Amino acid sequence: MGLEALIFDVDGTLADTERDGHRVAFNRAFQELGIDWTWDVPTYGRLLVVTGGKERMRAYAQSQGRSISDETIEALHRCKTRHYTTLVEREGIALRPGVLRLLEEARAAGLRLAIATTTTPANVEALLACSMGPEARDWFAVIGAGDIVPHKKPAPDIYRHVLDRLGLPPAACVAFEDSENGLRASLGAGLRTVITVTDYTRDQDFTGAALVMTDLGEPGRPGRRVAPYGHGAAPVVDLALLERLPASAAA
Ligand code: XBP
Ligand code: MG
Repeated sequence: MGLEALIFDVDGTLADTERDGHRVAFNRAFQELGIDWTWDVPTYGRLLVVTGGKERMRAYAQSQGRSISDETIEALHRCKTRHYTTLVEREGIALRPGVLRLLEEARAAGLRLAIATTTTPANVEALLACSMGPEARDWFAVIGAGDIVPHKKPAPDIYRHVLDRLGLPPAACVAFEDSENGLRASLGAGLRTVITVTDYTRDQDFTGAALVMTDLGEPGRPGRRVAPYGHGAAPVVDLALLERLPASAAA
């Protein structure tokens, strides 16, 4: 079956948002609401094992032996979302190499685009508007985000939801992810998956991915395959390459 749609994760995949975006916004929310937590860069890397901001804060409280009410979690999360969207609007967060090129190639070829993310919808809107312009929201046929499904990644629910809304079988799509949690979700929905690692996810287990790269690459500056899933420069990730993508890379 031919390729009909590309489905993108957001955080870490469209843009490297975690360290200098979400982490900073969490810390600003803790400070604003008088919670004595500060998540430094390595601590936040460990906390990323839990997806979803509310879930991450709950897990952290538990690890500290602290009880925290649902009301406090909700208030912190609203505050964090405000700080994140403000940060993105004021400072911007650049798209990763090759993302805009591939989105434009897919649109020109008549493929549909979709998003499958754990993050809050307002965060997606802010990132798309700041990095691609106000019209970018309309480039995506489906945006599956946040609490729309009961179980966040690594559960496959968000990908199944997006496939259902697209009305397509997984064989007609390719997913793009940056993390092991994301890969478990996309594979669980039966999707071939391209991984572009970040500093936080480089050493995670990407068994089952079709391609594991540093980034999607640009003409004249291809990304590199990530060991042990291959090595050396790889072709720029474009539609021609995606059309002949195997189900998984040789380890
Ligand atoms: C992204 C996340 C998100 C953000 C925070 O995971 O885990 O939780 O860090 O978002 P993925 P919210 O890239 O796998 O979708 O605070 O809005 O939940
Ligand atoms: Mg991600």
